[in-house]
Amino acid sequence: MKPEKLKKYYVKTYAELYKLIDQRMRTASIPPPPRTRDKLAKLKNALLVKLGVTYNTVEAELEKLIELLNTIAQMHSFYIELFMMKTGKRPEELVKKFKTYRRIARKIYNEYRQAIKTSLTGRDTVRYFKAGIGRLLSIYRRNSAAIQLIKEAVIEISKLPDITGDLVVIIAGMPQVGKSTLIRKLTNAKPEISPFPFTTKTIIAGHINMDPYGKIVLIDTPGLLDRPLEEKNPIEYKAVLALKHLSDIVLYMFDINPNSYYTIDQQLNVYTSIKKLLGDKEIIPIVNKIDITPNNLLFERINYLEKIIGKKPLPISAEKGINLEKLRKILVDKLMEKTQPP
Ligand SMILES: Nc1nc2c(ncn2[C@@H]2O[C@H](COP(=O)(O)OP(=O)(O)OP(=O)(O)O)[C@@H](O)[C@H]2O)c(=O)[nH]1
Ligand SMILES: [Mg+2]
Repeated sequence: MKPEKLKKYYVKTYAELYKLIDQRMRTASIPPPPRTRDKLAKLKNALLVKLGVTYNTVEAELEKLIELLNTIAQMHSFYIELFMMKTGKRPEELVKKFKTYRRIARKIYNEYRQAIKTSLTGRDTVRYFKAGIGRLLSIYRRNSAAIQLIKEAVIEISKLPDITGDLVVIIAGMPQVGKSTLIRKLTNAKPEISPFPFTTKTIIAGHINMDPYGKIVLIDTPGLLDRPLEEKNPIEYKAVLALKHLSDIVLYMFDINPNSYYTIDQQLNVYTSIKKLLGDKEIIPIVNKIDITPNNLLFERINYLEKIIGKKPLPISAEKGINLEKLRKILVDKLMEKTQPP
């Protein structure tokens, strides 16, 4: 499912719901009571309609919320984890909770409708009416903090790209190594590029169509710092979740130019922690910015990295387009391996 589809479930805030109920109560058409001069019967008739309007509006909103949460529960685990990061709850847990509230709302409605019908004085009728409305509204009001978190999670998820493809390749690395520059060169995606860390704050997808073999999805991620998972900020954490849940393979980028933002050893530490996180998944190491790296330093650093990670990194310049055809070829081979097994 495309994340942007979540936008169709707009869930109201408490204030919006209150306003809507208020407006509907005012404009509700009240059917004429049986011909009677009985003032009490007229009053009951009008208040029952208004109570019904309130109940229906609250119930419809809870129903929409439940439908939204059920839809999220069926999404890719990547989105579910993002949802949990924001709300602290699994979507199924929340479905259960709001189903209970829906049942309670129905019970309150029936109880107070009955009380209004059987009340003996106008005063009692009004008292039951007010209490019923108050209790119905309080169900929603009491949950407004949780509903707000759900709304925020939905906004965030619905902005994320569609990541379905035949081969999902994640570009990872510390801030400023050139990840966004690379995805701009290889795909149609146009993320922002700047000389400041954490320019990329979310997950960005670009595609390479390789008909008839399939579609490669390249994913640009926020930069990762060299620190334990528990200390990562929410921006980095999105990158970690993408690596954990989405990737078929990972391109890990090093910036080896002499003025790089982070040292080689810092970049190696992040490489090692990603490797641990990925288990058996493949990481392809790349060294970027070779256009501004003197040759002797380039060889020295490539050898150093190879010795430690046991693989020769591919030297490229994302900006100048050096060796990008080689990189593209590697990705296409991986796609064929996956979609056309021998
Ligand atoms: N000389 C040179 N500069 C590059 C190259 N690739 C990227 N840069 C520059 O490095 C800086 C950072 O590039 P980005 O592509 O934004 O880096 P990023 O890894 O996406 O950074 P974050 O989003 O902050 O994690 C920009 O100023 C780019 O112009 C390259 O191959 N050569
Ligand atoms: Mg970036």
